[in-house]
Amino acid sequence: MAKHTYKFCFGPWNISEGQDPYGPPVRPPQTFDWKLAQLKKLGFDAMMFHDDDAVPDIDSKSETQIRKEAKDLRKRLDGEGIAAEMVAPRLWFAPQTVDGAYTSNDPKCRRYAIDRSLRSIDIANILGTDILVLWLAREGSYIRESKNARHCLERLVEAFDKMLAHDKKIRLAIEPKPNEPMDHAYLPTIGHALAIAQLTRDSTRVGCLIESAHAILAGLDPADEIDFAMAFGKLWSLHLNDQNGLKFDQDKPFGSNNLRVAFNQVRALERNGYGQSGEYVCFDVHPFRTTKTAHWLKHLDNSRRTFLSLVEKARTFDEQKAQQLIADRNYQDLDQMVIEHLMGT
Ligand code: XLS
Ligand code: MG
Repeated sequence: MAKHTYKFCFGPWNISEGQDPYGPPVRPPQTFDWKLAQLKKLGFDAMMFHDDDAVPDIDSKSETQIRKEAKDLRKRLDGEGIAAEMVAPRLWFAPQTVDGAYTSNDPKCRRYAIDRSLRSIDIANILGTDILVLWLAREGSYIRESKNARHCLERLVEAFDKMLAHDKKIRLAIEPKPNEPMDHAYLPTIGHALAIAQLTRDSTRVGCLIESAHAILAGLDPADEIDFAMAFGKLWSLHLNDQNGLKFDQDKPFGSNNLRVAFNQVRALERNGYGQSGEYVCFDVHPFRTTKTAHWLKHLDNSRRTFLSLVEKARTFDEQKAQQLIADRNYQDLDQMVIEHLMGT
């Protein structure tokens, strides 16, 4: 197994205040500067950005203003020695995205979504990353008859093509999620993301980002999704976290719910050499709502600690013994071997 070190990142939204659909924030909001300082203090290497994390109130600003603010941010990041891992257009908040962004039934709204994505690409350029993450939050349906899924697919391709044409270097990393906020999303899995890449003007620049919780919500094992994406050379970013079954999106600390599923994700990353082309391990995790302000960076630090311990577990797993058990079809003992390895017995 290749032994290399990993680089880590998170986004400003991962230091969240605890609001949910049933209750208000429970921790005071913090400034971006404070969040950046915490990222540095925790020893992380990069930050992820929604377009409006980088340029607040982006919709009210001109292209010139957006570029200027992005340049100022770049200077600050350079000064701190922090990289920007990606930029993602936040296409689920604005009134124009109520009925979808690229797949809205209203052409004016689709135009808005594409324009905003092109601005996000400009920001990515200025921040020095070639990755545009597309979490397609509202591209799906609540009511099957309200949209034509075939047309929606074509609209997604049209939007991706405009982005690919806008910048010859940008790479689109689609972050699939099967549901929430939609009933059904149009690109629910990595297979869908990599298949739609084939319909675009440059399939080599359309890849994916796997989020553990999103794969689990699709009823899939994130480790298999990692192997699948990496077989295509298309895993360009990663959101590790955890999820207890088919519920609301929980974004729990990595390994919090199922250590064995986490272990298998790390094994898949190790055997495929994730990170060797500069990819980052990002933790898209949120503090539990009960978390006190004094403890609200723990979910990030703990996720990284668990990840690093599991890297050790993956590297010290007795592959030879495992192979013997596999050759003997003794999966019963293989199962127990994994359990005992994880328990340290
Ligand atoms: C939400 C998504 C989001 C993306 C970035 O579920 O995970 O946070 O990672 O737009
Ligand atoms: Mg995510």
